[in-house]
Amino acid sequence: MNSKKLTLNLIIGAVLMSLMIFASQTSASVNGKIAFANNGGISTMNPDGSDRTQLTNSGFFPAFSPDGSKIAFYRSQSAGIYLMNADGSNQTGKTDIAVYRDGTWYWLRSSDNGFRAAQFGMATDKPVVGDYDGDGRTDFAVFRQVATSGIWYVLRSSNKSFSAVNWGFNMDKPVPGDYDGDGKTDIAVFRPGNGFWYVSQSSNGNMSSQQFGLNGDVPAPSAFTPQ
Ligand SMILES: [Ca+2]
Ligand SMILES: [Ca+2]
Repeated sequence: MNSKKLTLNLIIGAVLMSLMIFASQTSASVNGKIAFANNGGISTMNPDGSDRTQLTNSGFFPAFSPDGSKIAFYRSQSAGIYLMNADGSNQTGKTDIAVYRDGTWYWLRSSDNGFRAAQFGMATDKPVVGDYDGDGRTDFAVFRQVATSGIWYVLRSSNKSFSAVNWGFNMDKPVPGDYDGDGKTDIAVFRPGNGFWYVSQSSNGNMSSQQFGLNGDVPAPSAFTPQ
């Protein structure tokens, strides 16, 4: 074999290898979307390449469910299989048992029952756990009453970046949740004085507010199943 042929064969081999790797991380659904690993996370697009959307910030090996409504994928950080809706919402993962004590978090890692502790927050803060960056892992977060304000401190699990957001008054009750359904926890408070819920929507940064409840009620947000 001459050197030109050898070079050509090597190039063809490399191309085939890269195609195999790419193919191993893609999945096509019955609804026409393609899911693929990209930029460290999971994305989907139409077969013609349009409507390319990144759904998660981490994950590999996406696979659609037979009806195209769900995507299963793998995360190496937590060595687990995760499930989400085809639009990236409602990511599932195992919950770890955890407590917050005087500014320190203690938890039992569900993957191996390993005991962990980390300091984030102050003794008087309220823990407001959630997945604010939508990577499928819980972020350390606390709500701090400062004068008349409520300050949310969040440590994002995806890149360890830290943010402080002024949202609500000191007498408000923090009620974090994914109210806009984009897979990321929204900063939100319930105001007992007027029964209003004030949500900072993670999807677009807009505020939504709604009156529901009376002074003295205990806010209990959840994804209730329609009766
Ligand atoms: Ca997170
Ligand atoms: Ca959200």
